[in-house]
Amino acid sequence: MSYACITVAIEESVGLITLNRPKILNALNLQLMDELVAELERMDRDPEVRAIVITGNEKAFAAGADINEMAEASAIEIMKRDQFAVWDRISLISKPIIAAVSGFALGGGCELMMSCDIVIASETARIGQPEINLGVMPGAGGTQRLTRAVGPRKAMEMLLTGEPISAREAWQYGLVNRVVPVEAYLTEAVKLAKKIAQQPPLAVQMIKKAVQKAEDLPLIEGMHYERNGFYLLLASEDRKEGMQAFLEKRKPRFTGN
Ligand code: DAK
Repeated sequence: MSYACITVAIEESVGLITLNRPKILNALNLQLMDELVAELERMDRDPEVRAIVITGNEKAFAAGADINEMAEASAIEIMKRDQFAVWDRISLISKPIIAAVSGFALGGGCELMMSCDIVIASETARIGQPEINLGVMPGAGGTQRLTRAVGPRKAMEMLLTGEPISAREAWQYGLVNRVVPVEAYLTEAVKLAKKIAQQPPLAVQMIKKAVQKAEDLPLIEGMHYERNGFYLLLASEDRKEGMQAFLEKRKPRFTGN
């Protein structure tokens, strides 16, 4: 599959998607979002892929939605484009997605980062929701996911001032998992993805879903969801292999069955 706005590679069970509009800091236009989500869904179906990394380049993960596309469009045109539908499909991807973020992750770029499951940031990352400076507000989860991630006070400050925060501050607030030197952000993300790709795929996907549910469900319902996932995994081949390998003091060979 060839794309205009992203590049794609697969190595050792890790799918790597690189946002590729460097001249305009990977601004997220409709075509890029369509390509990105189509490829995420393709990788989700591809048994060769067990974990996914999304990255940009050193200067920008993504500096937001493409303002050129939004500047002249009417509210009705934007509503008819149904841009939200494509964004919503990211959270339905069952395999884990790691964002490798350097430079600007602003607006839609921050929202895309927050749609991923794990974030590895370079020391140069600048993360924020500057929509207010354009007279609008976030439209792809900025007020909702940011508030859940950093709490209402910090979210309010970031959303109302539009000021980005540094990678270190993002780490202190739990918005990113790890901050590493700029030379290492992508290799660290791929290394982590390769480690996850070695884990039993059914358990990986079940755990991802259960953690997602923790954001939405009351505790007792989340606990029931978790327990049912646990019972289901007991029926898998990989459970037999995992427990047998432990008893035989050898490394397990997980097949995804
Ligand atoms: N869109 C289009 N072009 C952009 C861009 C963007 N978001 N960000 C940067 N560029 C372009 C610049 O115009 C410039 O193009 P040329 O002038 O070279 O042609 C080039 O990238 C390099 O940018 P700068 O020259 O400005 O570079 P600097 O290093 O000086 O500044 C900057 C970098 C990131 C601070 C600055 O470029 C900037 O402030 N960019 C805009 C950031 C921003 O406001 N982002 C939020 C956009 S609103 C929705 C889903 C999502 C959204 C909305 C709806 N639905 C599902 C409905 C999201 C909305 C947003 O993200």
